[in-house]
Amino acid sequence: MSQRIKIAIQKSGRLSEDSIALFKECGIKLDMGKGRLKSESSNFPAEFLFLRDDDIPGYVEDGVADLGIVGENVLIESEKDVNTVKKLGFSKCRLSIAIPREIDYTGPEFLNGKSIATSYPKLLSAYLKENNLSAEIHEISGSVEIAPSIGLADAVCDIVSSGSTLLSNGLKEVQKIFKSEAVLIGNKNLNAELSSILDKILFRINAVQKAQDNKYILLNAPNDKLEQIINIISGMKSPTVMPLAIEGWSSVHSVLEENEFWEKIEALRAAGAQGILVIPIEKMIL
Ligand code: PRT
Ligand code: ZN
Repeated sequence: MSQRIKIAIQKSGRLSEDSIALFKECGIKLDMGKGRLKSESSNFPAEFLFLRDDDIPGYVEDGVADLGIVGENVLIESEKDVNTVKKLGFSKCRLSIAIPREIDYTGPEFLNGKSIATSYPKLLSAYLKENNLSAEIHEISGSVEIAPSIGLADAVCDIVSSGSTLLSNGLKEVQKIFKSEAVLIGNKNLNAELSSILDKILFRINAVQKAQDNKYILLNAPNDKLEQIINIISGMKSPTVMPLAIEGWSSVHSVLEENEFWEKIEALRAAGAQGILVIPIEKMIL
C-alpha cells in the first residue's frame, strides 16, 4: 500500500495562511474545512494535520507527523531533534529585548542584575550566556509586553515584527537576539517512500521560490546596442533575441533576479532599451 506523508501545519495563526498558500502554489490541494483536525489531499500523497504551532516540533520528532511548518523561534525553543529541511521565507520576525522607553540603555551590560520577562527562556538564556550576562528570567506564557508596567520585570524579550506592540506599551527595542522565519522541518527517520515524497515537495517548493525571486523581462533594443544589452541581462542561459517588424530593432526576452532588478533596469535604459515589460513568473524549473 502506498503511503501518505503527514504534514503538520498551524491550525490558525500567523503561519496558517502562508503555509496553505505554499502548498496551493505547489499544486497540492488541501481542504481546510472548518473545525477539521486533519485532511487528505485529493491530488497528492499527503495528509495534513492542523495543530497549535508549539506542538509541531514534538509531533515531528515523535513521527506523529513526518513534516511540519513552524517558526524557527518555536523550533529552537522546543529543543526537539528534527531536521530543518528548508527555510520558507515567510512569517519573518525577530526576538528582541525591550525596556521602558524613558530608561537609558547603555549596552548589553545594562541587563546585568535585571529581570526579563519572556516566553522564550531557552533562547534568552543562550543569548545571556553567550554574552556573559547574568539576568533573571521570568517565564510567562503570554502578554509579555505588559510585564514592566505592572512591575513584574525590568525588561521583556519578545517577538517583534512591526514594533507597534512595543510602542503602544511604552517600550523600546534595544537588542535583537534572534532572527526567525518559517521553516519546513522533517522527522529524522523517514523511510524511502516518504523521503521520495518529500523530494517531490521540495522540487515544487524550489520552483515556486525561484519563480518568486525572479521576473520575466521583455524589451526592445536597437540592434547596434544589442551586445551591450545582452551583457546586462544574460538570463537563465542567454536571452532570446527576435527581430521586430521595424528594421534595426530587436525584442529581447530574459529572466532577472528580483534583488538586482532596479539596478539592471536603470542600466538597460541607459543602454538604449525601450518598451520594457516585466512579468511575474509562476513556476521556474532549471
Ligand atoms: O495558537 P498557536 O499556538 O498555534 O499560535 P501562537 O499564538 O503561538 O502563534 P502566532 O500565530 O501568533 O505566531 C506564529 C509564528 O509567527 C511565531 O512563532 C513567529 O515565528 C511568527 N511571527 C511573525 C510572529 C509575529 N510575526 C508577531 N508579530 N509571532 C508573534 N508575533 C506577536 C508578538 O508576540 C507580539 O505580541 O505580535 C506582537 C508583535 O508584533 P508587532 O508587529 O506589533 O511588532
Ligand atoms: Zn503557539
